[in-house]
Amino acid sequence: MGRIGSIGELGKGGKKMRTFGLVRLPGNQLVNGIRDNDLPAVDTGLAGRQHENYRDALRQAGLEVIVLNADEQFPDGPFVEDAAVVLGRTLVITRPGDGRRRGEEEAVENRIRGFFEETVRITEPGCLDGGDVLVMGHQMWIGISGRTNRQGADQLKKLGEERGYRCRVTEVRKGLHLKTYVGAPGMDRLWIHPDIAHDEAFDNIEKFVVDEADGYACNCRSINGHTVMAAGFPRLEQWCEQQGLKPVPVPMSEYRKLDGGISCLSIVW
Ligand code: CIR
Repeated sequence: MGRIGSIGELGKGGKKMRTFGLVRLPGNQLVNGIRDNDLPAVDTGLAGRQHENYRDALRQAGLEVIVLNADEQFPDGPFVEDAAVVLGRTLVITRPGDGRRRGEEEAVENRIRGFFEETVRITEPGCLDGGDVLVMGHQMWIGISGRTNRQGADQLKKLGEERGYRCRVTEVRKGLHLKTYVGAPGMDRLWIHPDIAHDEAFDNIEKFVVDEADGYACNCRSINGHTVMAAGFPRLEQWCEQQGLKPVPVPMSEYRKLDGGISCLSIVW
């Protein structure tokens, strides 16, 4: 069970530290995960090793990593991010937009709800994937995509606003999810793909428009001054160093073949 009271510990300079990360191990069925690209088939052995690197990266960023076992019923189960959204002390359990993934959220809820003061749900007819939700401090962007519908977005917006978050809802025009091409490498600025940089939902926020070739790496995770990011993007690693952030690159080739990025593989609080 979780440890209520350990959320929100303060680090140096009074900044809130993130403490826990939840991941789910990939199983042999990962090869049958949902995908919409022409990349080669997933190598499950390599995916397992990349997941191990990923867990190490979260630990390097200061997290205690909680590991769920693989469930062969759910090939896409390692993409735990889609099953839940964390809003401070509130855990929001989603209703995944692709019916094949519905049910993944149960094991996630059972394992981590004890860490939170309350657990709430996205309910029918709403559906929402966590990959469509970008939270940075008390700002939240919600994307309406092939996985998240208007009702799901509106439900989350209401839950967020009731808890003090400023919420913007926008249409996802590029990629599977909102966060496929935008992410927060630090706590006050975004990396964004040039094709969506002019979306007015991202007005009034500091952003770095990446080169088109670096688009895959926009999806990243900011954890305790570290930027956990896809390996192979030296320009963005250099950018982190210039900003005083510590880049922690992780090879992601096998998850990319399933349209997944860095943030998809964890829930962090
Ligand atoms: C899917 O299509 O649902 C998975 N193959 C990939 C999910 C990626 N998740 C995410 O971006 N949050």
